[in-house]
Amino acid sequence: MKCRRCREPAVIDVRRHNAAFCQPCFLHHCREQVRRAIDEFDMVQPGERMLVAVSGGKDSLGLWHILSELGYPADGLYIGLGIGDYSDTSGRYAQEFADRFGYTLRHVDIRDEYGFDVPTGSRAAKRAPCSACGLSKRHLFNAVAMEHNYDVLATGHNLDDEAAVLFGNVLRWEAGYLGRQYPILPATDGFVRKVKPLVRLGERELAAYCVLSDIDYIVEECPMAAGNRHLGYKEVLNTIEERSPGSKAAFVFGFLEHAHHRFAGDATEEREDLGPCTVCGAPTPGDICAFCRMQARATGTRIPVTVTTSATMTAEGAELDH
Ligand code: Q46
Ligand code: ZN
Repeated sequence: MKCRRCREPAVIDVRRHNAAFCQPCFLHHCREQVRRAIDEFDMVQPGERMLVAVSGGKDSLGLWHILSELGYPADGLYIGLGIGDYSDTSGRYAQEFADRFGYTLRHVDIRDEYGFDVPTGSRAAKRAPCSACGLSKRHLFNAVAMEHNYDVLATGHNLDDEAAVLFGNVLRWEAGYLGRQYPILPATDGFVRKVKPLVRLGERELAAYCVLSDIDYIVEECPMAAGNRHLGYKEVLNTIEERSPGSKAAFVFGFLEHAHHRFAGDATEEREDLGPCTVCGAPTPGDICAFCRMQARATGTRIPVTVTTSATMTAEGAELDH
């Protein structure tokens, strides 16, 4: 097996591209995929301040490294979610990576700063753990980016993640979510611009990028991931990809090109009529945002009861997924 670019012996094949690469050319391929995503979707301009959401896993650390290699220096943001040893270990990987490369890592611990952790918030709000966790991360990523005046927030969602989310949204025809499923969400009142520069790279490519770049990352899965719907969707899509390489990319990029615009209006409608949360100021369809309500329930703090209408329920999705 020879490298497609330089004809030296290859170390990895990427079936989707029907290509194999040696180490330097594979790293170049990964950087090129990120550069193309940034250019194609106009994600960030030179000189803008970027914050990368970092979990200690291969995707976010790989992304942070590639962005820096491409000349987009970024600060990192790690959220301590209070998920037992998993959080302690993943936080250590993130910090060691930042120290090694001399990057700035911001650290928010929700137990220290908000008085609860994800398992407690999940029980108190009667949400599935990943729902409580996702709500907390989205809320805090945006809040920190806004507070410190970053122009753009980058997350490590890769092609496999995007395909699994799209699969779930299509399965239920979630029009609002489909309208927001795009590699860039522009800044709106109270929301920082959000980008997904890894949309052209698969999970296996990210793992290989980290190994071949000598980047240590947390390999173990989050203990709360079991039963997560997206893991099931990923298994289904992996089976399809195995038989027909390129299916995931065709699914995601076909949607972006041919179908996304049909749902964009549904997302805009849901984003209208948001006002500031009376507790934290974040945009919300009700008086108090879902994060502050979860915090209040988890910590036993009294807050005024909000009336939840079906319109509010729908709009809450907009708040969660921006
Ligand atoms: S960290 Fe959080 Fe994930 Fe763990 S609780 Fe679920 S969402 S699985 S990316
Ligand atoms: Zn709030």
